[in-house]
Amino acid sequence: MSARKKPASPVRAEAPVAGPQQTEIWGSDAIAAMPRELDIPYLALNPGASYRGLHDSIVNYLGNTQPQMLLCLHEEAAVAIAQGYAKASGKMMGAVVHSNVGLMHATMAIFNTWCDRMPMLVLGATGPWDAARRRPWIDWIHTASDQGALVRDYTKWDNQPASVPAAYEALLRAAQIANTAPRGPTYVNLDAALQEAKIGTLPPLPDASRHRAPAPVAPAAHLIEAAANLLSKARHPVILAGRVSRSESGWQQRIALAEKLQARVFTDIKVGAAFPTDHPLHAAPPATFLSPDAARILREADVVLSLDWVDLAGTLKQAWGTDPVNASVIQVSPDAHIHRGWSMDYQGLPPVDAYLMCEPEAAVPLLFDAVKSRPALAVAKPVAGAAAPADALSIATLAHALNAATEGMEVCMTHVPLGWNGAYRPFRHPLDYIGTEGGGGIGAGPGITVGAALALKGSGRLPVAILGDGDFLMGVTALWTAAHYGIPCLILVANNRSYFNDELHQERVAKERARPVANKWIGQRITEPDIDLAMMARAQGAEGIGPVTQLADLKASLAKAVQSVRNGTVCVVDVRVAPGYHTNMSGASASQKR
Ligand SMILES: Cc1ncc(C[n+]2csc(CCOP(=O)(O)OP(=O)(O)O)c2C)c(N)n1
Ligand SMILES: [Mg+2]
Repeated sequence: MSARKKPASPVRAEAPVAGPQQTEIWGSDAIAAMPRELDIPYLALNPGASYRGLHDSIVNYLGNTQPQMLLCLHEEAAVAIAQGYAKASGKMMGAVVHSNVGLMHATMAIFNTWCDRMPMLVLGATGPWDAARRRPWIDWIHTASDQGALVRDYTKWDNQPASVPAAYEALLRAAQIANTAPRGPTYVNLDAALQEAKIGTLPPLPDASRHRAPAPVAPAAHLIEAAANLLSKARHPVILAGRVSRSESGWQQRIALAEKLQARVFTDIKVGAAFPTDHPLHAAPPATFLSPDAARILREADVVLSLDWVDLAGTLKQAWGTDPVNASVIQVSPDAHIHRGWSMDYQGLPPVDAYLMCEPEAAVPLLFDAVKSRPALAVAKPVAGAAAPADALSIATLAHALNAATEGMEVCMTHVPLGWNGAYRPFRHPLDYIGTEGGGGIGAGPGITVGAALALKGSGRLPVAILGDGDFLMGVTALWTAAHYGIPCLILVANNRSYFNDELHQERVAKERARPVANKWIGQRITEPDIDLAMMARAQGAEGIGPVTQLADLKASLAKAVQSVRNGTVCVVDVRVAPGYHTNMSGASASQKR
């Protein structure tokens, strides 16, 4: 076995007892050796017999370290944790899901990861492909003729290797593809019989360093020149800062470019922080859809520079409506490499005048060098955000109280609720905010928070999520994994006891049809009984505070919670907020869904 120096695990280690020295190894031992070669630190999993061979190898052959197993209570949590880890660290970890059924549980989280363009290695397993070796009944129901088809439309690649050498190659390729921009999940399905075959000695492990993802693609000089010409001549340049990395140097380079161009900058609450939201050039609080004021500022642009903006066509449409977009558009994005037929997460097709098919980080420094500086113009005042919170418990008052309770601390917002207004809290560092779940799949917030907290453990940065109660309740068992392994994080539940986003939809439909708006709560409110969210936290070994029902109690509750997490706990505060949003969550028409 490769003897690499092992750093102490930052989370609770579940150390196996040593067994007798063995000379012969099994197929799954060889397969388990590869994630270590690939530097995958953790495998989040829920167990199952289809990979009992691999499970044994991770425990008894690798010693449950590098990678270390993280037991999860649901496959959706396992994948969400891996997604959150990638969001905060930029690095890939793995998830292991049992046969077809575990993969079915994992699907929504894999879809979120796909839409979020986060790298992930998903390992799966199937009953013996050789029918003669199947146990009666169970191995038959857990064998599917094309299991990868369940996730093929929202993974970058999948494979079912038939031998150990083929498994080596499959894992190398899966990691390479997952880590190549645009990044995303890959799936390798391991035949139970292959895992459980005795193979004698370990086939030589390939050199993973020779199979790494390629270095970022640099844009051609003539494209930089074309884009720089447009930007240098612009009177009202706008930068749409979208999907970018968490790197601090990338952050500084975007600020330098915006300042050299005196360009207004928009950011997007759907993805991680990309530009300081309290910078004078930042145009409008980051939001899911443009506010009317933000759309007006964008429409003043004569050149738009998209840095991998998630929905460029849709955003231009919000500003220009059905008129032709009379600004020149520069698109910097490798995203079209991943666009395929099944999922429409590629969004509308934007008009583009200069197309740099690379990641923003590769283009921004080159653009900076190539553009002419523009004199500082008196920029219009940035669009104002939410008004000061009133005297009732709301998402606004919760945000306000959190800001006060974390004054002077480094915080990573690992999630914000649907009713969040981007003005509630400034983002001043790439790790101040890591974006939402990507695919609009509710229930991801707790898992993403735990995964991000895992990546941030020991960094001094406090992971804090504000989750809707609906989101919290769907993904709540991710808390146990955090409590069990000692992964501190703070979850504040903006508990309006409703799937309130959908009450708004029912309200719109009722108005459109002249039916009673008063009925919008039916099939939406989570009351009678109210759910004791703090108790759900305590039941899993986390600290639970609340319900906080009075504004007067909020300050003390948050102070206690922040202190508790700084002391190493997982803490949930149930804050009973009034239903209501101070943000545009609906887009343009009642027919829009989320
Ligand atoms: C898996 C999934 N189921 C249902 C939906 C539809 N949906 C969108 S928002 C929402 C409500 C979420 O409730 P909560 O997290 O409490 O936030 P609130 O709307 O109350 O602010 C629902 C059910 C979805 N997006 N994903
Ligand atoms: Mg709710």
